[in-house]
Amino acid sequence: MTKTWWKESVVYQIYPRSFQDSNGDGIGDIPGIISRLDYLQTLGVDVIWLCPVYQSPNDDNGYDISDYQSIMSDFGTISDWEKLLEGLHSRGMKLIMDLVVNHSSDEHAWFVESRKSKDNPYRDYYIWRDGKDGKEPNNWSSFFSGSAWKKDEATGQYFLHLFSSKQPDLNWDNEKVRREVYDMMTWWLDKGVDGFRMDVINLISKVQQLPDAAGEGKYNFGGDYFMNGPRIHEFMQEMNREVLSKYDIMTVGETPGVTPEEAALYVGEDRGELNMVFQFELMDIDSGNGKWDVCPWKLTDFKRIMSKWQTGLAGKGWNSLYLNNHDQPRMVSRFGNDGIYRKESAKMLATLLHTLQGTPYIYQGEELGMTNVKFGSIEEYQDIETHNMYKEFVEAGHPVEQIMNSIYIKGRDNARTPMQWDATANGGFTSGTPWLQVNPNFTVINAEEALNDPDSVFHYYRKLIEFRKRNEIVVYGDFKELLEQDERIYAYTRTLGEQRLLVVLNFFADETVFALPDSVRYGSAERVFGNYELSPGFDLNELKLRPYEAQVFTLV
Ligand code: TEU
Ligand code: CA
Repeated sequence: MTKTWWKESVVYQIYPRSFQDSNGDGIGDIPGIISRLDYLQTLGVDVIWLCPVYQSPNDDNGYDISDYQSIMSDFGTISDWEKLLEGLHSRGMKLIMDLVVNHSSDEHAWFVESRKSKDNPYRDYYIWRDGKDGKEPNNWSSFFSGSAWKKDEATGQYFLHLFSSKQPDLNWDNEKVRREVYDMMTWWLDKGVDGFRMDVINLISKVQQLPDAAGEGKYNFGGDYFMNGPRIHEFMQEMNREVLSKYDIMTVGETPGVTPEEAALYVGEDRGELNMVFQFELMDIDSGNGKWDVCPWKLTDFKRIMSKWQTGLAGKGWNSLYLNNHDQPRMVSRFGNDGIYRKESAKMLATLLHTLQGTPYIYQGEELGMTNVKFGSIEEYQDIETHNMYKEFVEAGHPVEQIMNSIYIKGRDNARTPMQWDATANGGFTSGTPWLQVNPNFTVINAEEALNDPDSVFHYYRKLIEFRKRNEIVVYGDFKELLEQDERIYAYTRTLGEQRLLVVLNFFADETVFALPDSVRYGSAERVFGNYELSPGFDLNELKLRPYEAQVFTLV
């Protein structure tokens, strides 16, 4: 297992629209981020993943890009961006940008040309097909509800859009498209960017025939024909050869639907493709028939998935470790307890993410234990995915109360309420009217309060990150799960040479007792980290665990 900086790093994800506004327009911006770099340095993170700040009509909050090499005016200017990069580099931090190249905006110059005529030189930059029997070319559904096709009156053909109808899919089978993307990536890397997070990168290779998807609906999920498609590894290896391999950078692909076996083809150290991928198996653990069909989850399933990824990539590739991002509900509300045990459970989940093998990703506000939100009406929500789903489900006759409950639990706006900096108006995020309402609990949950409370979630994260930096075993130690069938406790060891760590996590509010299996032989144990004080007289054969208690021990 080769040692390298991106394996030893902790990444912090910034959703710029909601991080810090600097000019009172209610929208977070790059100068706002610059004003918070010391906060990030205090936390101790190494890499910043910046969600899209490129020119965009903002149909999907910047994931619909109309110019890959200019900055959206809401966020500032390219010189603001250069100041941000300099501010990070001067503090010893790195910057990775969000690469969104499965699709562009329909307002990108390429698409404006492409839609003009069937023989336009840019026609094949996108995926156009004739309709079939007066309908769409196939029955694929969009991730954002409805058909994945939109008819364009100018030529009477349909274009493919796996996401919103303002996000036409780029045609990666067209070598000119690939060349344009590689040139744009090189432009950013030559400006000093330290890598990329690659948006739905495993969707870029479609089965050319675009066959109908199985299913009873009017529209059905066509993932079999565009996830990990026929030429995906050819494209990734070409991208690596043409661009990535020329720089000392970090890459992480967002790859919905991959298994550990498939992930190894992307991140295998001998594959010449990517460094890491984001897996979605855990993100689907509480989804029944789709994400909005919310189901209870079992800890044994959670552990089976997490452990499968730990062992599935061991010795082959490297895991990303996350339970939060701008698309997912807040982890303390989803997997912890956002009531009386909010701090304890936030710290327990943080201990999990920072003591497994892989690179941890902190999503803005996670380090404060920020929670989900409940707005009074659908009008107060902003996310296109949510609005499209609401319309589709109301038309299908679902009870509004049930639809709103799914939105409260799984809606993406949960993660997009503005960062809560202090207890002043709008949580210190803006002096204006925020583009999305601040979670009303900002008066209690905010950075200023956390920085002044030695026992805060923030300082727990800061100490976890320090612990990781001081102990190579946390990064490179081998993972072995214990008590696999226990429905309350997640326990595992990490081993590096003669060193061993034991991690014990109570995932729930009920008190429980941990008993170290006889198979784990040891002479003495020292408690080195945890979210509760622990008396020196503890007994690993009968360790009482309080609500959401997390404890880490060295075993010798
Ligand atoms: O998300 C891809 C993706 O899988 C989303 O559909 C996500 O899983 C879903 O919204 C969860 O509810 C990426 C970006 O992270 C997301 O913000 C964009 O909307 C999407 O691609 C299109 O670019
Ligand atoms: Ca602003």
